[in-house]
Amino acid sequence: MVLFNHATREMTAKIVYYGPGLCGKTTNLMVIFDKLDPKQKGKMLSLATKTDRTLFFDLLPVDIGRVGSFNFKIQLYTVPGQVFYNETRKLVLKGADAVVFVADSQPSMVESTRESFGNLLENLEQNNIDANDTPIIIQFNKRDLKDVRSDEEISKLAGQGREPVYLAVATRGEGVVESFIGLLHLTWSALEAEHDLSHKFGFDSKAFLAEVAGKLGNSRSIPEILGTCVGGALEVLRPEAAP
Ligand SMILES: Nc1nc2c(ncn2[C@@H]2O[C@H](COP(=O)(O)OP(=O)(O)O)[C@@H](O)[C@H]2O)c(=O)[nH]1
Ligand SMILES: [Mg+2]
Repeated sequence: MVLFNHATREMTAKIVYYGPGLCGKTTNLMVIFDKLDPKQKGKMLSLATKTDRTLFFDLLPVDIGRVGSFNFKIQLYTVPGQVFYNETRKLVLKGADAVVFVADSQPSMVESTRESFGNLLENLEQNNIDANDTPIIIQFNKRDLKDVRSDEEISKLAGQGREPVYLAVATRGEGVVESFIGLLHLTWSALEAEHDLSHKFGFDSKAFLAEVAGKLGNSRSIPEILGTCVGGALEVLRPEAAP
């Protein structure tokens, strides 16, 4: 749930990168961290083991700056993917506003990816977060590898679900900003529906996304960035959830 601090006029949203172990969650955060101006980012906190795996979680605070009459902050988290860290995943997911689900494109990872998505839905429920009401996008990462699920297969999958789907090569930074902006777009629509933000805070979604994209060094237009989505429903956010 987005935190509004009316005293400091600060608004904080929590976004969680979820997915099986080694799918590229930490890499996504590192790419975003590298693109940000030092003034806009906090320290990236990574609690990792010697072997470089996320043992606990990563946290990257991002200061978007002024949006309407509020200062907007985003906290990006990753969860540890390995099956046995479920308690940590549940904890990290607490109070999440939106989720980037990172899927590993390798055929050998289909099972663990499915398991992880099921685990996400379970943990959302355990945290009393309604999955139907939560912005979620799916990123198929590691598109650079030779043996990956085909574009056709992913398009077909994307056509069946409503979550917007993005393709990525996180290690080259490809698809990372696109996924993030796509999620922010959905998140903003959800917040707007719930809190009437533009009316209350003089907020303009398009200007906000353009601001964020600019801060991540992106010069493309927002429709162009959102257009890299390969499936799912980017425009119609949960119409069934509308009153
Ligand atoms: N080939 C390839 N490797 C990737 C990609 N993204 C991440 N990796 C690698 O996969 C491994 C796990 O990445 P990491 O971000 O730590 O995964 P996490 O466990 O989900 O946080 C690392 O060696 C990354 O360099 C990608 O797009 N392509
Ligand atoms: Mg990690």
